[in-house]
Amino acid sequence: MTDTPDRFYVTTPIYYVNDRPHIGHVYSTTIADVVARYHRLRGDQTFMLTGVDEHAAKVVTAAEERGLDPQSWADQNAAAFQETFFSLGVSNDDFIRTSEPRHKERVTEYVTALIENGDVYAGEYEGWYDAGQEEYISENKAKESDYLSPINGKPLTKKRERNYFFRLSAYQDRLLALIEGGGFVVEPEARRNEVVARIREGLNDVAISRTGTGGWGIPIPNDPDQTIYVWIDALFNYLSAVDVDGRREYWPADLHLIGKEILWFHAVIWPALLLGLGRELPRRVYAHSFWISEGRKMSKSLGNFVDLERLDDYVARFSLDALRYFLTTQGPIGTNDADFAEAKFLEVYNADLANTLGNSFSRVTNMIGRYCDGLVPQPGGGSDSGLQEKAVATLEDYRAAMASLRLDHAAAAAVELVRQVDGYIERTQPYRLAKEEGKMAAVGAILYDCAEAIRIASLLLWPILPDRMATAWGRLGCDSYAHATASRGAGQLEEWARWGGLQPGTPVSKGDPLFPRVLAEPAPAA
Ligand code: ME8
Repeated sequence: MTDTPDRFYVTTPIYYVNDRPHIGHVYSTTIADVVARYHRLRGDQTFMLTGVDEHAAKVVTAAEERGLDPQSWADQNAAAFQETFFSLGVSNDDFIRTSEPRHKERVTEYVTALIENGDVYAGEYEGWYDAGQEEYISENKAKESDYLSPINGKPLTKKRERNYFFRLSAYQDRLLALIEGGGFVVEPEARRNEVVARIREGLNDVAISRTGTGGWGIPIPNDPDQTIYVWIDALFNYLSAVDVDGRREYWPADLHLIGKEILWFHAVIWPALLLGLGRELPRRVYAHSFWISEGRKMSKSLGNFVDLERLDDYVARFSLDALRYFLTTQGPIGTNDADFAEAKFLEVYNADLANTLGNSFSRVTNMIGRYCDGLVPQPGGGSDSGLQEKAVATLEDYRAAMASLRLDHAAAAAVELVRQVDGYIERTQPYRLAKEEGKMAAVGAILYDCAEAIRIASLLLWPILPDRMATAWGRLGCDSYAHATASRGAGQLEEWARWGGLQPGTPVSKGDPLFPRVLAEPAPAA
């Protein structure tokens, strides 16, 4: 498999502006950031989008409670999300807010087009309504959950409205064919199977407007009493952000990263809307699972969300890169939920970052300092370290893992390469050899291979550890990588990761440990 530079567009959900950012939002956005950085590192022309979803009815209520108008309340909270992502080093290329004119104008155009082609029509609807989710629930589903919200447990209400409907039923067969034929990829596979099974049960038309929103939202064209349903408004963000001059080539999106609870909207409603508009479908939707906290489900009622204060505490104690590493490698990619637990964080940090990556980096740079005058030594022709072959195989595994979004496997491949370096040092003991006469060339050859393997591992880990790996590059005399990838610049992974890139004679510097060991301390009060 080779890397051909390409164009790549990745999105996160746009988060409800009413909430304070928490680990769930930080997680989805961080892994999207890792994916975006990986693509930039490959040299792809990359666009990463995140943002906030503002037109929920609860924004109006929350604003009223504070004596504010909805827009001011939304402004404050949108800023909190933006600041959070900025301070967490997220490299999004844009931040979309659904109350922005650029979005509202596009959505009005899309809905107008759907009304004109008959995909949206006026009608009446009665059904079980989950007010917290602003979502109607089918009779079956309502019954299954004892007429309580499956999300927050509050009673569902019977609601009757004159609405505009989207002809979802018309797209059932095309959607099935696209999902099953792979033209539209829904992952993980278990989740795709659930979606397919539900589509087979039959698709009903869906209401896409609401009344009584007090003017907060985007009006239905030519019927200002009706507001476009917040979910429809929100889904369009992915398109509205790039449906402008200079960005159109980003559509279709390559990847919508979302949580599992919003898969139906993304795997069924959204592609059907796009089919109605005659637009291309996104290439792939990936629904990750959920974080739980210290073994317990996180919920508003339990008040046990891992919040920003907790996350900041981890950043202060371990570094931002360490938090990114933990989220990326231990997070709920795939179909299992993941536990955010202090003990686990400490264990992973010390095992992978302090004792493997940081330690190996210190050892190799220290020995180069001591035995090679601080200069990259000459490689030994016909070296038998096996590290070159290992690095080549690692790169292959890493690419495959990245392509299938197994970010945990991608990181593990790179960390395993570093473990091989440690094993090689143990086997060859360059610190002993250095004391023997006439062995300096052999010592140099050993250390060259070690440094080279570490350099390659640092490239592969950069999307997850952008700060510390850039520091590592500086110490290995590879500042050019940091210059190229700064400010969302493109890298050349294919060329950089080729064995032999480290130039003999280049000064290598030591420095503070990249990941100092951290001792356990009592868990902060929840
Ligand atoms: O649903 N673990 O917004 P939202 C992992 N506005 N990820 C989690 C999580 C958890 N415990 N909790 C939340 C909305 N998330 C809509 C989306 S998109 C067009 C509109 C993440 O603020 C996960 O990505 O409720 C989930 O899908 C998202 O936050 C929901 O954020």
